[in-house]
Amino acid sequence: MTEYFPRIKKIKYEGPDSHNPLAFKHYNPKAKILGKTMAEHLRFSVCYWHTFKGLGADPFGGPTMIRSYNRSDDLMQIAEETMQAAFEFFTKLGVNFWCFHDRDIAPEADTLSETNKRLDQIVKLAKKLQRDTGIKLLWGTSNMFSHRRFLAGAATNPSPAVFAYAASQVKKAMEITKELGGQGYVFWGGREGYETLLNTDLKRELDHLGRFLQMAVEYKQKIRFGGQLYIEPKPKEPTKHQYDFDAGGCLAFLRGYGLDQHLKLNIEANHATLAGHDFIHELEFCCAHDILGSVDANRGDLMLGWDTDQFPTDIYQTTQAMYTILKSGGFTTGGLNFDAKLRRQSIDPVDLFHAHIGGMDAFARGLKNAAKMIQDRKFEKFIKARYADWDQPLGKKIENGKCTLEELEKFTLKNGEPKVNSGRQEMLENLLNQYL
Ligand code: XLS
Ligand code: NI
Ligand code: NI
Repeated sequence: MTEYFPRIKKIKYEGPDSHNPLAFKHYNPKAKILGKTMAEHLRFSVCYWHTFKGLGADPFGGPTMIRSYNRSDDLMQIAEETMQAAFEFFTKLGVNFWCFHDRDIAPEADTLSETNKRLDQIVKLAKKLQRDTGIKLLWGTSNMFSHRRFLAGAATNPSPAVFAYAASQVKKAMEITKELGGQGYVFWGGREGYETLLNTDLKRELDHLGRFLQMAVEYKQKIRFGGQLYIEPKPKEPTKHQYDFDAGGCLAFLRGYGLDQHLKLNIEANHATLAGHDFIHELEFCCAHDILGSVDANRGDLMLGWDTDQFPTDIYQTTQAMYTILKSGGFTTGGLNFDAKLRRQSIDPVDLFHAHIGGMDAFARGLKNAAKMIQDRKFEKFIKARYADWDQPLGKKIENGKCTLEELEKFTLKNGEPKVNSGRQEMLENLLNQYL
């Protein structure tokens, strides 16, 4: 069998003192932390689009990365070789999951039925490779933003015929995700948003998006697809205003269309920062509402205002992210999917390994740090103490909904000026640094 990464052997855990760039220093898949292995906690996934279909192109220039699985004149042969290469990569890296868009794994043909036949052919191969390697599908999704028919969106397109095309695509993508035993299915808004309100009926577009997702839920139930549906917030890019702006906006939308019992959120670090939030804020918001599903693990560049999709390296971020994730009970169907791409100058296949090893080690360190924070309970105790008065009679009465404004006025007139306390932010920041 052809090897696509011939110079690379299986990546091993060598521990923090290793100087081997092609080894894990912190990610030890079998090591147990808080009752589960690191692999079970972190559920790492490689994304197909950036890792195998992204070749370094940017708005100013074409691809820079040359890959041995991308050479044929026959598009379907490229698709098959890429799939073989992908599973070789997943195995050598040692991840248990992968993710894809329909159009990543098989190229679109002239008609929908031809396109779907191509998908079936590749899915057969993917299924065999999954069986051979034990690697599983974290989630599938459909690309409803690259083809020119989607220039004005998919479910929010002014044309019902485009809406229908998108619906047909979701139907098929959900079927193949089920066929591959996918644990989830993602809806990222693609071009669901607008460039200008001068040509946009915002209310109608939102209603259409709501109906589109309701139909997806109905079809999921009909075919008995057992995976979790997710919606992935992003505030802008490609459109000026994306409807799935942030976690708060998504939750309000889901509730408005009766979808909140059916979808959870897939939070992407860089999308959070584009929305003006910390990654951790979005995670905490989701955990507070029990809608955290999965994570697209990457990072942005705070100097740049776009979705740079870099690999995560910042331990300060990964520690806090894992702390929130552990506090909320950890992943069930979701995981940490590296929705991240190499920089344009990182042209060698080995760079794909360096990038993923770094991301996995960054989250493994985050997990170890967060587990200590959970065990020590210092932050938990501080927060508990800060709100302790809410467990006293007055606080309890307010929380139970038994208090009126008149009673509170009476209390205030009797007790006078309330005592105020320090928030101790700097002390807590210092404490956090002790875990790094
Ligand atoms: C784009 C999104 C996309 C989704 C999958 O910014 O992150 O990659 O994760 O469609
Ligand atoms: Ni993403
Ligand atoms: Ni993104």
